[in-house]
Amino acid sequence: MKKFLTIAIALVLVIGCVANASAITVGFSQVGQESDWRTANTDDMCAAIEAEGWTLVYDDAQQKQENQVKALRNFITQGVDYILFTGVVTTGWDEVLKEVNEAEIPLFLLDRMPDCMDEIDYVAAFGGDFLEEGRRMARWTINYLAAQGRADEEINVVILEGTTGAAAATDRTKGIMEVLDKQDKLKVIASQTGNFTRAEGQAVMESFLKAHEDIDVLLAENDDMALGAIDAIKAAGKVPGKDIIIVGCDSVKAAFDAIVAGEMNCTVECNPLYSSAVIPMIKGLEEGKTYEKGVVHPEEGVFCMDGGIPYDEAGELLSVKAADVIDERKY
Ligand code: GZL
Repeated sequence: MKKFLTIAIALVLVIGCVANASAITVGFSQVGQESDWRTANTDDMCAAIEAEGWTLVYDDAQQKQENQVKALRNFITQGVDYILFTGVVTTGWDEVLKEVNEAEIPLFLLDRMPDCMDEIDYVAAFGGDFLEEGRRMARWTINYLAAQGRADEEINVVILEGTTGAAAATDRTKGIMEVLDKQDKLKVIASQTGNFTRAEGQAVMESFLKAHEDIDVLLAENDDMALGAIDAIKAAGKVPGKDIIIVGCDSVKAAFDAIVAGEMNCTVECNPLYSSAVIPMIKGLEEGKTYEKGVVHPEEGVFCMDGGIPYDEAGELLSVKAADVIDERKY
């Protein structure tokens, strides 16, 4: 009898734990499906949540802030246990994120941080260092031109900016200009948003090419816009990667393919695979752990055609040859 009772109690405890773990409901307010980066970010996080047996409530805002506000309010009404949130733009979140705090739902800030992050409660923040990614784009370009024997040449640069008002765009542009403003050979002759999409990147690059005969460098704030621009450059009868040096950001697989094909020169990494950091944090919170405020950044590198070009301020970190690592890339 005693043995039977012991087994029965053990079974109840195990079922209780399993039920408790699968009882976690995670609300994920995602920006949209604008780029390969976003798709990788979404797929990675959603698959990891479901692999834990947790319940996922996913919302795709189609890059509209009003849809994200609605989604966050729905999460509150549904009483989810955790909220994962990436704001499509930086501003306009104060009111709804305070409502999340008042509902006492633990909030994860991911990817693009809201400008009110110092005024709200959140359990953890994780995302790219966009300022440094922008600096790396510009530093790599200056060092690449020097390596090509073009250090003394007057260079015309065009910039495809990301979504207007998005931290990833604002800060990458800031990082790029911080580096370009320290030298006088590379001059920005045009800069415009391509909204992080391939189609809009192509359209804006077409307009740049119509307006400027002498573009030497394209800095695209994500790879999707760079890939769209490659199509525009070819249509204009120019050779991408040669007539115009093309530097992207994100390091998605399609960019590696373009670099190996010789049509793109460089991509600065922005890792979209957040689940390996976020899932353990949720488990930690379930066990009563707490995390420091402030954004945790993933490791990020730079990949290019031939490798060996410095991209940090000290000139010690060297870009990696894309062909050497393309087969191990996960997104
Ligand atoms: C960066 C992310 C940006 C990517 C784009 O963390 O916010 O949004 O660089 C994506 O590809 O659209």
